[in-house]
This record gives sequence, structure tokens and C-alpha cells, in this order.
Amino acid sequence: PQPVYLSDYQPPAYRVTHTELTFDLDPAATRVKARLHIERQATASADEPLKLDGEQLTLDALLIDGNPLSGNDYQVSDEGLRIEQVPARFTLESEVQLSPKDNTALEGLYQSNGMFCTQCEAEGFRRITFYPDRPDVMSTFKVTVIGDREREPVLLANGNPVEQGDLENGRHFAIWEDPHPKPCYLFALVAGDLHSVGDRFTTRSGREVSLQLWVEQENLAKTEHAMGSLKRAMAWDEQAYGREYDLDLFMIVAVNDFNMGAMENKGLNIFNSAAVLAHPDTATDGAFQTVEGIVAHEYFHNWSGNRVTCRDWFQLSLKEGFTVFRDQCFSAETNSAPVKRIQDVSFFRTAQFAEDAGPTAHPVRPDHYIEITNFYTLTIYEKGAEIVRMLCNLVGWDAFRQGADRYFARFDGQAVTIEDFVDCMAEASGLDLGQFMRWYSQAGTPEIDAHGEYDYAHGEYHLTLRQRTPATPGQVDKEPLHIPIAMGLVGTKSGQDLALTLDGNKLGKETVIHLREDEQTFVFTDVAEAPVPSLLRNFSAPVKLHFPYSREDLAFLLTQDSDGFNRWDAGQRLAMLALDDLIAAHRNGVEKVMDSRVVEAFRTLLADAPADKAVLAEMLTLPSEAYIAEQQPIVDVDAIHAAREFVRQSLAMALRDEFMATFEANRSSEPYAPTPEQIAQRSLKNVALSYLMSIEDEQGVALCEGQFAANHNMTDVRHALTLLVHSDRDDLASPALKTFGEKWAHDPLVMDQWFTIQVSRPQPEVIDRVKYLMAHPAFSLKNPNRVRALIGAFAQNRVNFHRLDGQGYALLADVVIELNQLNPEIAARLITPLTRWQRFDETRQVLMRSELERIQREPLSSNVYEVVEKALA
Ligand code: HT7
Ligand code: ZN
Repeated sequence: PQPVYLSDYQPPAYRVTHTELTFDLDPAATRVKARLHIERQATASADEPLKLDGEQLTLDALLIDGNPLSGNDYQVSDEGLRIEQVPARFTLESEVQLSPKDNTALEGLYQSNGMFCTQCEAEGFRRITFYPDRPDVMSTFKVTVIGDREREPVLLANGNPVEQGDLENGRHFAIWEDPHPKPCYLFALVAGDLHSVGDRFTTRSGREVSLQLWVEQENLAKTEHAMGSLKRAMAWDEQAYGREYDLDLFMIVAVNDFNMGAMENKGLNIFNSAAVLAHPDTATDGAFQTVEGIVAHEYFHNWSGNRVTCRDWFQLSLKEGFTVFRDQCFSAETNSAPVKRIQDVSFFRTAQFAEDAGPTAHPVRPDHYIEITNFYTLTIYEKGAEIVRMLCNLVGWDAFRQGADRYFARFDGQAVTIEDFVDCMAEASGLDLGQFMRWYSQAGTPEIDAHGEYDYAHGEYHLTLRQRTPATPGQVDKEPLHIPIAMGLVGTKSGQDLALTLDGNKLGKETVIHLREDEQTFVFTDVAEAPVPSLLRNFSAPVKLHFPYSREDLAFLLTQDSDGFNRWDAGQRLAMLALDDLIAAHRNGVEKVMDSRVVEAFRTLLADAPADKAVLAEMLTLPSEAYIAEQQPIVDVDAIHAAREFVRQSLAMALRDEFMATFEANRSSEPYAPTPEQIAQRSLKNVALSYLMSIEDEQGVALCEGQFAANHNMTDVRHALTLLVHSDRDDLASPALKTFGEKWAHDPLVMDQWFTIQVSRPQPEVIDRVKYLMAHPAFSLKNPNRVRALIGAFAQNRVNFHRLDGQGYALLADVVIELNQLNPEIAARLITPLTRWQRFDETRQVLMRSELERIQREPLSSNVYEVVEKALA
């Protein structure tokens, strides 16, 4: 497979102004007729051939302006169709045939549970018809869908319904028109036995929008939360960005087989059922929040992605980074803002930092790719969102909002670049963002070494910041970045934020300093008392910040910092220092001793609880094994596990009564609601229960069993089940698993939780359990959710996946090899944990590499080929 380069971008020679499609649906032989209205661009020469993308299509007819073409007039290859001579303006008609039921890759038109559905981003439309499958060709669409009246009573496509009726032989049709020009990746069609719930939304200018959520009948009871989330998102986009919805109808459809979370097709969003269905009996608080976030994300794309789209796929982060930032802000406002930030950053620092430090590291705007679906990554999405957040931090919300208004107004209906977006921000703020653009082209996580000194004699605080970005594959030399550091100085006597004066300017008690050089010193004057600096507040830039905080400084910030995020971060840093010592002790075979300062800090937190219980729950949660691993030069899986368990148990023993009191104080028999208050209370109660179960406290075990049996809501049931199953007591684990598995055998999304809980156990027999569960009737390699729940979750089980006999690696490689044929996109994503081999000890490195080499010897899809090749380079 050959890479595509950003530097080779050429505007399209031909545009499609209007697209007419007719689908005659059949599981094995769907016929697609296309009538494309095509115009040559003024910049293209008359002898420019017409090149259309097309894959896995059987071409049955081809006509230009009604005249059939002969075999000499065109060529069809594996990549598409080429017609040497075409007029400047013409209609091209084609008819192709395809087999949705055999499409296990879930790209293009496929069947899920008998339902027809499409996934066209990034390059799936070429599996539906011959077309310029690139985002900078935008066309209006008219779509006729013909299906079986019984089998597919519902026929949906983008835009507005214009006609429907019956046909012969039990067939019927529906015609849809989308007046908004769109790239073909936003095309969608759904047909099947679906049922809807409806609602309405009145936009602020008075447009009445009909909202429909389409699901299979048995899921009708799980739609309320998504519908509520949609209405909240529609209102928020009006209030925060002045963006209204632009069609009379907005539809969401839930499908069971879907490669990602959801897809923002114009007016017809298609969702993975896991990302839209939620009911208190079957979904956890986390799942409710995920649904709200994804519904909002897809809705927000209507402006950031659909009305203004990407010129080419190298610009993917233009729509994804901006839209993730938008959905993060929405969720922060509807839930607890510091907790949302803590959860996003914890995930980011664990997973995106790892990606940025590994062999698949790439810039937020890559300069080449082999397979674009491999680039729907944490870097494009989450780091892209952090870059947009930095822009907001640098220019302030008012200028940011003005920049966004400019962007939407100037580029409405166009396919544009990241420069176009950043230029709008620069114009609105007057800030030079030239250097800032390096964030898009430079891969790797910048590290900042910070050092501070208080000059008592002059009342000055000197803060020196030094930045460096490590080399990444293909990028050895890095330039300094423009980094916003939000900060304050917390007085050690007063415990208050001190007034900040920099270069004679009075900046209030919190400011954003701009780091642009390799090294810069900022001198704060009139600093009345010795401070502890609170740096990178709210994680104002996606960097690793090193500051030589003492444990006393951290304990101080944990209680005194006015920034909720940094209070939490101080606790994490404090715990990390203790964990580092314990990891070393474990490795050296020395007796482990718990740092009493951590115990005392936790005691203070529990006694003097902050008002936000959700923040407290986060503060009481230790860094995950994956995060701890990220901090180690060479990952010692067993030492990390042992050290973390030791800290958990030491805290549980020392603070047993406090955790018990916290549990009791936060129990509730109120009817379930996914409100921020209830979610906070449940999370705090469940954190306390985890500590009690870590020492198998007798009363704690009874409470855990009671919580499982009470069956009040899935959050509590799942948490209790996890603790029972992850305990060392089979008499607790087995009956609970059996009860749960039998009760929910009919519900695939709950069975996914059942799979995940079992394969995440720390006990060593898990590998056999994975193999056994792969043969379970509820498991299927063809369903991405099942694969993620069982195999993906097992690969996150650090002690078991990284077994020293290599069985964990071999199991993953076996699955990747099988999936490579069925669903290359999911296969490529699944390899990720193996690509991180350089982070482990020699023995594991050899084992992991040899599995990658075994995969490499297979005939590979371009997806898997690209990942394995990078991993072994
Ligand atoms: N924009 C959507 C991307 C997506 C996708 C990409 C590749 C293969 C399958 C896919 N399904 C959805 C999702 C989003 O970011 O909103
Ligand atoms: Zn998106």
C-alpha cells in the first residue's frame, strides 16, 4: 500500500453539483443507480480525465448525457473508474451492484441485525457508487430508497422526506431531498423494522424541528435520555455559539454493529446502540454521561463539520478537535465542571500521552497516511481539542467566540483548512498565532521543566520554564511551541492566591503566561509572602509539567489551591511519589512502608470534605495502573500492581471507619436519576466501598453483596459485581456472575459489561476465561462492541495481558489475524497494546515483537499493515 501526502493535494478537476441516487435494497444484490450532475472546474484543462473512486462494485451500466459508454471509453480498476474524455458539463449515470450482507467491514452499505445502514466517513461512499469520494466535493442529494414493505417498513435518508408510496411485489419506496450541499461522507441511508419516539424543538428564531429517535422495538424504553440530551445540546449550541439547526427534521438511529461511537450524517445521525441507549436498569452513570456527550458531539458537527467541512482528510482535526472541545464544554456545564476536566485529562494523560510517545505518534495534522481510518486517533480528536482549548485560553472566551462566528460565517458551505480556522481566531483577537501553528505539525508531548525561587529581600518570585519536545518517528528536531500556562501563586502563610504583577502589569490573582522560547524566566513583583506556584491550572496546555514540589507543598496545594483541577492534581502527584517509592521497594525486595503523609492527606479530605462530592471521589481515587506505567521509564507491570494494591489496602486499613462512614452517609434509596448530584453521591459511596472491599472487610463485603442484591440501578449493581468478581473469593464471584449473566442474557449491551468485568480480573486464570467466553453464544467476532468488551478489555488487564509466558500477546495476535479479514478497521485498532513493546522489559519486548512479526507474515489489509509496519520500524 502506498501513502498519500498532504503536499500532493490538488483541488478537484470536476465537481458534482447535484447527486441523484436510487437504492433497490436486497441483502445479497442491492442495485444502486446514480445520476451525477458534473461540471469541470475553470482551473482544469479540457483533456483532464474524470476519475471517480469506487471499490468492490460491480458496474452494470454507464452513460454520459443519456448515451451508453462502450468498454473502450472507460477503465475500471481496484480503485475506481476513469473516463478519458468528458464534456465540460454533463450528467453521468451508472448502475452498480453490491452485497450488504457480506460487508463485515461495516464501511459503505451493510446490514446490522437485518437492518440496512451506511457508514461513509471517511472513504466508505466509494463502496456504494462511483463518485469523487473526497470531502471538498459538495453536492445536494436526492435519494430514492426502495425496500421490502414487510422487512424494511422504514426507509430513511438525509434531509427532508418528499414522497413515499407502494410498488409492486410487496416493495415500497421513499424519496428524500437534502438541500444543503454536502460531501458524500455525510451521506446516510437506513432501512429496516424500526420504531421511533418523537419530540419537538423550537429554535430561537422560531423554526419548528421534529426530532425522531429510531430504534428496534425492544429498545424503545431506552431512548428518553438521548432525546433529552439532544434537546439540551440544541439549546446549548444556540446559547454558547449562536448556532441553530437548519432542517425541519433531525433523526437519530441506533444500530448494533458499528465501528465507532456514532456518525454525524446530515439530518440522520447513526449511532452505535451503546452510545445512544440508556436505561437506569441497564446503563451506568458513566454510560448516561457518555450518551449525553456523544449525542451532543454529533449534533454539534452540524456546524463544525457539516456546514463547514474539511478540505481533505489531513484536516480531520479541524472538525474533530473543535467538536470535541465543544462537547467537553457542554458536558462541563451540564455536569460538574472540575470533574469533567479531571476525567478528560486523566484519560488524555494516560492514553494520548502514550500514543504520542509510541511508534504510531503523528502530528494533529499528519502529513501522510496509508489508511485514513487509522487516523481517527486520540491525537486527532483529544489533542486536537486541547489545541482548540489552548486557543481559547490564549485569546479569551469573547475573542474565541468572535473567531468562531467569523469562521462559520466566512466558510459556510465550504471545505476548508486548519489555517482558515486559526486565521479567524488571530483576526478576532489580534494575536499573532504563527508560532502556535506548530502545535498542528509537531508530534510528541512537550515537557516543561519548571523552577521557582522566592526572593525574600525584594518580594519577587522568579519562575523559570524550560520546554523541550522529544523526538518522534520521522521528526527528530523540534521547535519551541507557544504554550499558555494558566497559573497562580498560593501564599504559604495565608493559603490564598496572591495578587500577580508581571513586568509592572497587575494581572489579578490568576493569569495565563505565554511560554514561547526554549527557556523563559517570569519575574513576579510585589509578592508579599513565600508562595507555592499552582501551574498549568485546569490543564491549560497538553504538556508534562515537572516542578520539584515537596510532599509538603503538594499536601498544601491539595487543600488550598483555588483551582479544583490542580487540587486534584496535587493529590495525584503526592500519591505518585509514594507509589514510586513502593515500586522501587517491590523491585528491590525491600519491605514496603506506607507514606503517612498520603494517609493524613486522605484523612483530611474525608474529614473536611469539599462540597463537590464528585471531586472528592476523584481525589480519593488513586492513579490507575496505566497512568502509573506512563510515568515509569520501563514498565514493571507486577511492581506497579503490587505497589498500587499496597497503597489501596494501607489506606483502607488506616481509614476503615472513615470510609465506612462515607459509604453510609451517601447511601440513598431515592429513585434513580442521572443528575450531577446523584452521580456524585453514588461515585463517592462506591469509591468508599472499593476501599472496604480491598481489605475484604467483613462488613464491607456484606454491604457489597447487599448492594448487588438490592438491584437499585446499574451503576451500583455493576460496581458491586466488579468488586465481588475482582475479590479473591470465588464464593463471592461465581454466584454473582451467574445471577447477572442469566438475568441479562437477552441484552447485548449488558452482556458486554458482564464480559468486561470477568476479563479485567487480576487473578491469573483470566486467559482461560477469555478463551471460554469467546465461544459464548452472546459473543461474536463480527460485532465491534463485543470485541471491545471482551478482547479489548482483556488487553487492558495489565497483569494478565502482560503474562510472562506470552499467552496474552498470542491471544491478541490470533484475534487480530482473524479480524484482519472480517473488519480491518477494528483489527488495526486492537493491535495498539502490542505496538507499545518498547516500554517493557527485554523478555516482554521479545514476546510482543514476535507476535507483531507473526501478524506481519499474514496477507494484510492496508489498515493492519500500516500499524504493524510502524510498530516494527
Ligand atoms: N465523524 C465520525 C467518524 C466515524 C468514523 C470514522 C471511520 C470509520 C467509522 C466511523 N464512524 C464514525 C464520528 C465522530 O467523530 O463524530
Ligand atoms: Zn466527531
